[in-house]
Amino acid sequence: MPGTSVSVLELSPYTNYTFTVEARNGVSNQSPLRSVASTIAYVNETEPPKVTSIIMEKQEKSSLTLTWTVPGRQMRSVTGYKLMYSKKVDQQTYTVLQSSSNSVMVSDLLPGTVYVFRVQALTHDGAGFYSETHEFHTLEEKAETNWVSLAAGIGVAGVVVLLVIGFICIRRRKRNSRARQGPEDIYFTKHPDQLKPLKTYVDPHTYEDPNQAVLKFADEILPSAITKQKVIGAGEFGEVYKGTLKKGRKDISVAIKILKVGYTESQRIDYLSEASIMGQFSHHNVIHLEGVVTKYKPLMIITEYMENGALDAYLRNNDGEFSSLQLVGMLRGISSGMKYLSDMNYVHRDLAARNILVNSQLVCKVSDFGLSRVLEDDTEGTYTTSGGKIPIRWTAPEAIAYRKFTSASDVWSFGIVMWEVLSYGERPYWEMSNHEVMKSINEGFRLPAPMECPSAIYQLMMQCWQQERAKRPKFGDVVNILDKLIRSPESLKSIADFDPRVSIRLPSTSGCDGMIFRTVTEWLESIKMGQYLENFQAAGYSTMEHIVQLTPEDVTVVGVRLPGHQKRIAFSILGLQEQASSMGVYTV
Ligand code: 30K
Repeated sequence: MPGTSVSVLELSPYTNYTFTVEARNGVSNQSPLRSVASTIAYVNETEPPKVTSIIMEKQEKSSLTLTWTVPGRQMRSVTGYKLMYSKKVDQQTYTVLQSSSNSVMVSDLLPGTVYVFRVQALTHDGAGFYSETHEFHTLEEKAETNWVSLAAGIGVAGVVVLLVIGFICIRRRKRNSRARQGPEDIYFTKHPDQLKPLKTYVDPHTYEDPNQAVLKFADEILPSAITKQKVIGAGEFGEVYKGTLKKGRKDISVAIKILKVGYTESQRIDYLSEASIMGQFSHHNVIHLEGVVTKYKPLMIITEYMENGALDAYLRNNDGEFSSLQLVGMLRGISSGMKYLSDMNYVHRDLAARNILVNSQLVCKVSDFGLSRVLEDDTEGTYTTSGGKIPIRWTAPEAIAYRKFTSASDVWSFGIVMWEVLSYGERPYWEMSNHEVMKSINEGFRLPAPMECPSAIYQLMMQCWQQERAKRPKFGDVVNILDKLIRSPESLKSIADFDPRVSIRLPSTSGCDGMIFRTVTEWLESIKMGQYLENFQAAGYSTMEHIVQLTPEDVTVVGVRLPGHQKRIAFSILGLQEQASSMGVYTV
């Protein structure tokens, strides 16, 4: 090997390696002296282990014996396994078995039933990846059964199972005194919610000294490694710059959030809490923290640079330019990031397109963590009567009413993000006031399908907006549904109808109360639709009397399908009659 550097791959974790390098040239063989140097290197953890295959060793009517494997190089860090299984027809209720060896007999199963299994390897540092799901079924019950003999059979089977477990335990223990066999710790989860990866996020508030939390979860960066280039945004805390970070020999593009001077101690804590939270996450669809500057002033949070900026502005600037598949791909990414966060027990509370960032590959990443982000950085936050500050039009009713923020309320917000994406950054509920939005939601109204929205996507958003939060899909369900749609793009071809309650917005559902429009021109201009006057006249709507009698069907007749932002002022979720009575056009 001529060069002076080498990469050594596939090393085992937690292992000391000695590397010896000898320099050789054409006369090395002639000399008894050797030119060597050695170093000892310790390999820390490598990638988390993943169970790669599960096989069925034994199949009975009420039990299955399963064995699985982990790649050899990952084996050494494994301390045990978690096996999760459920009936295929009811995957809401799981059973979890914890085992210290890679083989287990699962008993108490129903005959002739298909079960799905997943295994997760456990290490000292937490749980590894889930395996793929594997399906196995128990043997059929043969002859027709009467209930007495069935009960007796189950009893006998139970005893046999216990005997078999005992027998296997004794045998395995004899064979290998270290590998203990059989479930160690069996517990049933009543709620699927309890089935989470072991790793959950740590609230930096649980640290007495928040500086300790930052130290634990974020790398300290020297200011000399950072170069600021230009301002890309500004928030309550200070400016955000695009810049570069020297990382080893490479310079990478980064976003640099700077805490402006004159902050209070509590602002400093809130500001750094975002880095402490972000530093605990590692997912393709969650914004990545490079590190923090806390030892020098100004304080900085360094994150990955996202070439296309915030999703809402990006879509508004590229109205109509993506295929349904691309839009659904963005949503799939966001839901996957949110699934990861909800699995970590993190509730976002401010999921909105403005808080999603887009990179040059159109990958969408969730951002804006932190304990007071809604309070500080988001202009959509509105004080509620209970004193909290809440972005009303993105927030689930129970979170507004009694601050019940959960992953289910994040799912509601995700539904709003779906709507924002499919309508290219339109403002949800247009210019309706927060009060009107809350009232409409409570009365059961929901946003209508955006234009050209695939019907399956609109159905999913409506599911996210179920009043009863337990009925909303989980983020895992959302990811699966979007994945399926992406895998068969034909499914996106059917387009959702406009809701019959949806109509063009006539004067004054909000904002322009008391305004009187004498002519169609005046009215259209007030809602920035002056260029559609001809359409209206051609369709015979020449006076305001005609306008108040418009029905939703007429709206398509006159062709009010507006490009760009003007959709916002053109449609409303309120029923036409209701609007007509509240808009004062009767005074015309
Ligand atoms: O590259 C970027 N990386 C980031 C990491 C950026 C922003 C954040 N946090 C902000 C997310 C939005 N939230 C709104 C309440 C405030 C905190 C973390 C980021 C930005 C960006 C900066 C400030 C606000 C919004 C986005 C970014 N803006 C860009 C604009 C851009 N990157 C690239 C191009 C661009 O062209 C207009």
